[in-house]
Amino acid sequence: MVITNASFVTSAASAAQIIQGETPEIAVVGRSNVGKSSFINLITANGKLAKTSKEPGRTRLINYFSVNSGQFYLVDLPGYGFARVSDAEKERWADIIEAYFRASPSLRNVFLLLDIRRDVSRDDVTMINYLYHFNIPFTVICTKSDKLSRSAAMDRRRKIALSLKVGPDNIIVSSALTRQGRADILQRIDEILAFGGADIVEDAEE
Ligand SMILES: Nc1nc2c(ncn2[C@@H]2O[C@H](COP(=O)(O)OP(=O)(O)O)[C@@H](O)[C@H]2O)c(=O)[nH]1
Ligand SMILES: [Mg+2]
Repeated sequence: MVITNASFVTSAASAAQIIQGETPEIAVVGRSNVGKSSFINLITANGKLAKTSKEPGRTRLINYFSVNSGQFYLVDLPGYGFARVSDAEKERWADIIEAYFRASPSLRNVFLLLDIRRDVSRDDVTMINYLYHFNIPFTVICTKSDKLSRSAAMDRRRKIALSLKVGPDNIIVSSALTRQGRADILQRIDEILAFGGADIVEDAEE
């Protein structure tokens, strides 16, 4: 996968505004401040495409970005786990996330972002349960690897893999700063776009 261009398409603030087209979608989820917007900028090699913020918990919108002139959409979903939100806000978050999962037949895969320095939170587990419930394949990505030494990062990846009951090799380690993991992520996107659809084509090679 070579990314030649990426652009903002639209924001959805409510269920009615969710895009229901044929363009394959890959959504990005994770707690507020985990680095979702930075991750989208890393993938698209566009430093300013998705707005990043030091202030967590601001975005309540679903943001769609078109990659390679509509080859697929990257979808930035509202973050969770921000401590200072009311129950009403949490409910609104759950409503829009659920509406998105229900109303997005072109959703191929979800990139679940976890801060490599933090343990898997209850909110992360809730999100994973949502994904299982809606039968949505997902890819785990540990962000901000530049904050740790290489060996400490590998150690954290092993711990996170253990708590998620997956193999460490299934988790991609990334950094928006050093661009670590970008090639692996692009390869993953290739696989998702090739095999993620409802009509899986048999491999032509013997
Ligand atoms: N050191 C480092 N900082 C990061 C990385 N990714 C994001 N950040 C910082 O973490 C903060 C939140 O990032 P943002 O992308 O806005 O997170 P979002 O709320 O999940 O969209 C910002 O201050 C970013 O600059 C990374 O890979 N390395
Ligand atoms: Mg963001």
